[in-house]
Amino acid sequence: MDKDWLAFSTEVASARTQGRPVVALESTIISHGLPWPRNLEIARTLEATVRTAGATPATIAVLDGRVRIGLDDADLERLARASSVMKLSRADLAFAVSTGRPGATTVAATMIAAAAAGISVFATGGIGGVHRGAETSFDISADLHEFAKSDVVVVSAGAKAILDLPKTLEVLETLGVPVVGWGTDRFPAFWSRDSGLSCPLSVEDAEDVARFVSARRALGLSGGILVANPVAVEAEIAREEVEGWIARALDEATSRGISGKAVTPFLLGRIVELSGGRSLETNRSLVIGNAAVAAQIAIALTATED
Ligand code: PSU
Ligand code: MN
Repeated sequence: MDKDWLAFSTEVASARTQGRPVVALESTIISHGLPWPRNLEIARTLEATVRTAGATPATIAVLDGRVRIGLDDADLERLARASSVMKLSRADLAFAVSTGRPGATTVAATMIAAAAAGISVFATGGIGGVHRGAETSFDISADLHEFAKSDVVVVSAGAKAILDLPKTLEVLETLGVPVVGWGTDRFPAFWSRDSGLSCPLSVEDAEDVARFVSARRALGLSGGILVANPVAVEAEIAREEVEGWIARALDEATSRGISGKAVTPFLLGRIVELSGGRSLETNRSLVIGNAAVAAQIAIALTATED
């Protein structure tokens, strides 16, 4: 029986009844991660990418007191335009439901909602992780802990390069989260294909992922899997070039006293400005690439579940 706080769009509801593959998409990237009006264009393109690849997109957000699984175009525009949308994680997902406030779901909250809706695959840009300086700020994204809890395959271009990537991989390992390179044994760094770190595991295709998921289920191992998909070669920005913008954005965040949930949106926004818009095109490309891979994985998972 469906939970009454979950509301499916017609498109997602019919995909579910027919057992067709569904890919969850998050909404914080729309409301907090990308600037208007490109955020709306990118949100629409992500949905189109999933459909073209043969799966059904389910963009997730909280609107009018319900966790919405699949949004129509008017909802997407509402999230893209709104300036007072909450950025929801595990701690406050239910608060947006109880108060009726609009909220966009981060990776953590989208994983919770996807798992509750029976969706096994989710595409994002880059997951949150251990922030640089976490040894004093204690800023570690709730995204990481969610992987230990929710059974969802998340396709991401590694973790955002604004983070401390070695520490992020250490925490994922501690939490028992598989990090699987998609056709690579290098861990990607969001805008760049190689962080200089290796990926603990790697796969060649969606069938490999489906077999891995089946084996994990057979062994009774719960929790998510991070599939790390590097950005396309044509769209990548060299690591040394990105590092300069990151260092500058981080300095500014510190001097302005930016903390908590505001850190990631601030850094991403400043990097778009400092790069003259280049980082935005790369972000667009990588998240579209992730949506396409997620659709392939959703199709393979549906085939094994038959
Ligand atoms: N990927 C992007 N842009 C984003 C995000 C991911 O390309 O803005 C969002 C995700 O919603 C992720 C969040 O969960 O950033 C991490 O926020 P924090 O570091 O505050 O946990
Ligand atoms: Mn944080």
